[in-house]
Amino acid sequence: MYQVYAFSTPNSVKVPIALEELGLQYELHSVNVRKGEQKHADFVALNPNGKVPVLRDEERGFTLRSPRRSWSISRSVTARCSRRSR
Ligand SMILES: N[C@@H](CCC(=O)N[C@@H](CS)C(=O)NCC(=O)O)C(=O)O
Repeated sequence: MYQVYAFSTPNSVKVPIALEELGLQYELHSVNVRKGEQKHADFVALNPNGKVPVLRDEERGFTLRSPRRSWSISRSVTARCSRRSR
């Protein structure tokens, strides 16, 4: 299952929207950028850049994170999903 680390910002919401559209299961972890949670050590361990969104797939062992653009995270998930369904 995918793990999404995001907040209610336009960049963040692109990732859960893509996962919803693809019908993929995910858990959403809120990272409140207004409270500075993106700079907490546990989040910086996921993304040293300290920005949301971050997408993790622990089963396949990959993490996609900003500064990769959020649309590119969404596009990567779509590509992986379409390769699997062939
Ligand atoms: N180009 C990146 C930008 C990511 C980004 O700027 N995220 C913002 C929220 S929309 C953030 O994490 N801001 C917190 C900070 O910069 O400390 C994307 O499209 O994902």
